[in-house]
Amino acid sequence: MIIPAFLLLGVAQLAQAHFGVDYPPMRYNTLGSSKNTTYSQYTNPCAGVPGNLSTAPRTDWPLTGGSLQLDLHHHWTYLFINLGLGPDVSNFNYTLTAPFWNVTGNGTLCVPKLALPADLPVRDGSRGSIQVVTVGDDGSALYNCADVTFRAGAKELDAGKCETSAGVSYAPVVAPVVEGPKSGAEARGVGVGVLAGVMGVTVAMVFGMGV
Ligand SMILES: [Cu+2]
Repeated sequence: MIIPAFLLLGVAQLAQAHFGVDYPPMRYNTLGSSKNTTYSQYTNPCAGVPGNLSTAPRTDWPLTGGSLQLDLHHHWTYLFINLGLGPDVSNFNYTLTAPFWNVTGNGTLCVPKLALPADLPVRDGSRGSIQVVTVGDDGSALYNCADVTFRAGAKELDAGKCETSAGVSYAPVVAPVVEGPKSGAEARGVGVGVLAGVMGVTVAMVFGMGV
């Protein structure tokens, strides 16, 4: 079958369309760009999707933190994940990525267990919303939110349902310690980002385990 070039171009442009939160499912599918003309991911804090939207899914999530799966369409992105408590959140004042992450590659990024602050005041039945923010090379931020109910009996995604695409990795953005003579890598001009990328898998495992 011969596919006209303009159709391929259309598909390519759709593929550039921002990001999705697959799990817990986002409040509204703001990725369906041809159908969604109501909301924009450029709108803070939740792409313009109201917190009381009656059709929004609300997912049971473990008390100590659960899985998060993203559908990323850009080559790289800075990633911030925040949490707000309450049924209709306007203040996402708990940061779950401190420091924020540098994600390389597009595709699926699945974090098996996103750790929560130790003293987070939640119990069985508490509601909250997760805010995911990405910042790309043009400096503008994209937003999506997903609503959860914290449940004592809720579980993380099974390992087989939480798989990160080949070529996708993340590393917390840590400022380099600058002191003394430069290391060989720095002296040769190898960026911190490259080093962080190499270490990313190890760090991701540590973070993934919630240690
Ligand atoms: Cu985009």
